[in-house]
Amino acid sequence: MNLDFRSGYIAVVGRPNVGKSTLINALLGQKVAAVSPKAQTTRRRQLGILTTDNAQLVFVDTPGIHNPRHKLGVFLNQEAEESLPGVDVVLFLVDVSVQPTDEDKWIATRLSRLARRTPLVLALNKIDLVPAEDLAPLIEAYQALVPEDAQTIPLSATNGDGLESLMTAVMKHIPARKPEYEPEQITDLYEREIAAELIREACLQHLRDEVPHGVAVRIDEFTERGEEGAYIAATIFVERPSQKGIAIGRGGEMLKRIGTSARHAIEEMSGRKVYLELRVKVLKEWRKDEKAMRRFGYKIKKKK
Ligand SMILES: Nc1nc2c(ncn2[C@@H]2O[C@H](COP(=O)(O)OP(=O)(O)OP(=O)(O)O)[C@@H](O)[C@H]2O)c(=O)[nH]1
Ligand SMILES: [Mg+2]
Repeated sequence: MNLDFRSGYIAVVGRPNVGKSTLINALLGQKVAAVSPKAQTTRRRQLGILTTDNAQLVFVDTPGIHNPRHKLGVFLNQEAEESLPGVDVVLFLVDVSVQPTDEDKWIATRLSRLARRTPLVLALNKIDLVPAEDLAPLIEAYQALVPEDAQTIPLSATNGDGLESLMTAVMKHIPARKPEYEPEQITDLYEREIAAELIREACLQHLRDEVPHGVAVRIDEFTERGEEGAYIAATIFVERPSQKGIAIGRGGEMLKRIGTSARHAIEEMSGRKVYLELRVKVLKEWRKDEKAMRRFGYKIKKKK
């Protein structure tokens, strides 16, 4: 047994769209989490597990913390907040290509209070978007939000700059402990749940305005067909009949486009051929309806 083995949990927290899921995919070198240019892509806590010869790092991807406009938003904030207790390090991820927003400030206040007990690392993402000479004042603006002893790491999740420094900063806070997961396990979601996320990701890519935010995906069938790969049937739920029309498109054009993107992503994730069948249904205003939300596993917990 390796007595120096270290293992621990790292919560990745920040406002929507700063690149939390992109960062976790990059650290794992494999895509486990849905990513999109639209806010509120991640809806549930998801683990990204990285096992090396001497450590196991369990990254907790969380929904972006924001000012909620729907019951779904309330659920997303709860999911993120609940990932905090019990972790070994909190990684506060921000988008350093823009000035801190009110959401960043609000999250920073909450995390700074927590930092008395749990170490905080400030990770400044998207440095690839900032000209070198503009970087210093932006970094200072974010550092001003967190306790002085929080280590600051500038990085780019998309081009890989700074990822090694980030790993070194994180490892400082990971205790000697036995691994909890098998080395092959890279996430806690089942393949069919990842497939649902990738279908939702394709909807976020192709649909515009409010439509993609009101999408939920249910896998109806997931069958292995040996040499032929996997057969997956899924339903895309939208909130209004007009959105159903948009999601299907003229002559089924849009649904075909969503299906092709999703199929490629699922094939890449699972390493085999996939036959994907999609249909669209309306579930009226489900984001405002706790009962409907529960059908998709988005359950708001009552405050004790
Ligand atoms: N240029 C640049 N873009 C990035 C970087 N990291 C992430 N992005 C982009 O930022 C967008 C949001 O990325 P996500 O990983 O979905 O962000 P998130 O923080 O998980 O967002 P939510 O799940 O909505 O909270 C995507 O379009 C990414 O490609 C980066 O280092 N540089
Ligand atoms: Mg995300």
